[in-house]
Amino acid sequence: MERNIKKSVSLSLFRGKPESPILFRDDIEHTIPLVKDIGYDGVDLFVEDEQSDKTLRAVQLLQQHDLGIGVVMPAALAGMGLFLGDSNPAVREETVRRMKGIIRFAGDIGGMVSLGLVRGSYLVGKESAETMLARFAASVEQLLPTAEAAGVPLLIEPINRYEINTLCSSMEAARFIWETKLPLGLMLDTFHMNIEDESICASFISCKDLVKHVHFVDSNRLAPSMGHLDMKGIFAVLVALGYQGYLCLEALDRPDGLTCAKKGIEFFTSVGLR
Ligand code: LER
Ligand code: MN
Repeated sequence: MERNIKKSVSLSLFRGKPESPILFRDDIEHTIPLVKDIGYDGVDLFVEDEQSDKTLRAVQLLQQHDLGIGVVMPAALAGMGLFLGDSNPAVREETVRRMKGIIRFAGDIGGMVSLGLVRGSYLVGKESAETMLARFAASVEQLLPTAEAAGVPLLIEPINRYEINTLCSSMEAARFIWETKLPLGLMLDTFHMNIEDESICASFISCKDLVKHVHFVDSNRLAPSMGHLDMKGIFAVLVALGYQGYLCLEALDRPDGLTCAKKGIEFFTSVGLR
């Protein structure tokens, strides 16, 4: 059963902030072959401009090296102040427009798309979370025809309270999907789950039908075994649930990307995942 679980790393096509969970961000000519050599099956791709020469070259290199693409990450849009749930209609409109391009790109390369930081936060003291989530849901409705035509699953990623103030825990995000009945999946990230959830294992069990992708990192956002979570126990639950998909090291590049990535492979080997 574990054979259907694949291992990936986060790879960014732009520099991003030093504190961003990006394992590889430099020199794709060097890092993409390296990711394959170390033993990974794919990447989550942080994209700034899906039509740039760099993006096209990255896709070419990934295909040459037989690396899959799990999720295309649109976090760069959030960095530019573009949010699907923004109170300004013009900002929502531009975010939807940019997201459609990213979804079509994901369709071309066989990836999914995350709805994480790009959903935005509600204006504390001025409105309720529900008001903002209704705006977010309306923007998602506008993305659905593009996602359906491209065959691209859209995944909500719960993100901890220090980065965003909506859908922080796994159960909040699952309830949002169940209540709105929007055709969305979940991407759960053990770093955020460790901060927000009552129990990481119980969340995976409760949300099992929604979980399509996992960011699989230890308590300190490094490779499994580098922090203090019971990553072997979490892995065993995912195997028992029949999870089929990527476990992505969306980790910090500390002490450096290569060392952390190798630690990840040591962990996966120790639990019998090759
Ligand atoms: C993105 O996957 C994520 O987990 C966020 O924390 C990015 O800042
Ligand atoms: Mn994540």
